[in-house]
Amino acid sequence: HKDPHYMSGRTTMVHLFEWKWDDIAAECERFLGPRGFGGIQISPPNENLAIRSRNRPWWERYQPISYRLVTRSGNEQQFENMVRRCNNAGVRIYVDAIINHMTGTWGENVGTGGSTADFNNWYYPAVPYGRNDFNSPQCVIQGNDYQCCADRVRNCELSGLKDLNQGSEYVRGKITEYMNRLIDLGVAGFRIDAAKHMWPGDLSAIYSRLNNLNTNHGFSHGARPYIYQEVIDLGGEAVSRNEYSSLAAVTEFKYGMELSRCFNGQNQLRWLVNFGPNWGFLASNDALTFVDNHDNQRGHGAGGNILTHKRAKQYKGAIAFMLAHPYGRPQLMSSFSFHDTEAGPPMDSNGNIISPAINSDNTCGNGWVCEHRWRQIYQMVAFRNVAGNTGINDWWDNGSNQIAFCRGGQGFVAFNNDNWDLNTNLQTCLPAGRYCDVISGEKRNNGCTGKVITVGGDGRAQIVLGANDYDMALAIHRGQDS
Ligand code: QV4
Ligand code: CA
Repeated sequence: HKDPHYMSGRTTMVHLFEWKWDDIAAECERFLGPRGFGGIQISPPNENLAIRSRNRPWWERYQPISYRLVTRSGNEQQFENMVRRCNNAGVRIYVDAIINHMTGTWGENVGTGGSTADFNNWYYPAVPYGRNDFNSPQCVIQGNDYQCCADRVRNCELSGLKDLNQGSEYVRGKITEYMNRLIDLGVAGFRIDAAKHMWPGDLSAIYSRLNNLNTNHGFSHGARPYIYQEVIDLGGEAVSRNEYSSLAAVTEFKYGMELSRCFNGQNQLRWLVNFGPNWGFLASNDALTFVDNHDNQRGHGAGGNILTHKRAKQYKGAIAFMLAHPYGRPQLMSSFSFHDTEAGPPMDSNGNIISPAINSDNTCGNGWVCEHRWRQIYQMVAFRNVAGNTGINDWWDNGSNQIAFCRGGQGFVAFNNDNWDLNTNLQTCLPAGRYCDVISGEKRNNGCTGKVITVGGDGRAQIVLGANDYDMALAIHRGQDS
């Protein structure tokens, strides 16, 4: 369950948070496929409670009311169409699977597909689930449970969300039926929401019953779904990510926290020389890596001082480092803009999600941030694809916040997070030529719209990154010379 089954030469997935299925299908064909993206994490596709009393917050999608494929993102037919079109474009789909719980008590009880629930009787007729399918006695997770009591973290309710008993044969059957339907429709894997709140043994039993990936969608015979489990483990809790990493991959929340500290100026970039397991991270193949996610970019979940699109220069630096560095399996966040941390995606007065507009410079409009369409980000996806399995060599730093390194003979990257200029002759490990910096511009009609770096016969080049430059990184790779 640790292989994402990307098409060959692809390395990176993006979370298209709250996007509609039709828009994702179009995005696969017009942008993600051609630009070499490997996959997409989609918002939960199963029916959720529509929370009108709170003006349809984003978090209503984490309140399942049934496993019918009908949400604000689209219906089953649109889902099926999206998966087929994205797979044809070479882009895999990963489903955010909410299997720990069902929707909790709320003053309203109608789902996005019209299903209802009787919360007081723990009755979800559209599955159906009843009282015996949930853990008892009923309890709610309290703050200190995370330190003391793994059993309460697993068996009590997360924020009052009705807690399913994954130890039950019947519940396992309903969950695997849902996940297998998605596999048969062509998805490549799953994010397991709230994995910390389920017993590893129960998850292992569920994973073992999952179908192989659908060969009609280009997967090889016997391919197992990619699974990455959401376990927030910054250390010191009763539940550890290590209980899950033998089953499948795990979200490595320490990664984005530490990288944010570096690019925030709270830690020096030179210490990144041994970034990876030496920093207490999971093994590379076990780790789903990211800077921010849909929770911590708005103070939910691990929260804290995570860099987001709102601090663009530092954020692009951190993302460029993540994509240039070989550790982990990277995931990009693609957001809608927000001030209110509870607010849902751009929507009309009936609560329908508004599609992103696509501007001529590749960026998005209509309230969508589309970080994945920022040149400094999507061109680093291409950099990572070109760098392939190469390691890091020729590390250089100035003893502070200026660093540079090569990826074999495939690519070279430099960063300047000091408040003085970087202007130094460095080894790029690339063949002689004139290269177009993929951060400040792009190759266009045999020219370059950004900085041109001239690499000599000895592989060396003069690298300039001014403290006041628009971006703090510079990157060149094979295929970008003229
Ligand atoms: C409220 C009260 C409770 C009360 C309950 C019932 O706070 O004390 O018991 O009503 O009356 C929403 C509201 C929350 C509300 C709850 C239940 O914010 O106030 O409880 O609904 O109705 C997202 C949001 C949550 C949201 C939830 C469901 O972050 O705020 O709760 O969706 O809509 C831990 C976990 C980790 C989790 C993280 C947020 O270990 O697994 O918290 N992360 C994942 C997702 C996240 C999602 C969930 C889990 C739940 O990434 O987005 O929570 O599926 O760290
Ligand atoms: Ca649970």
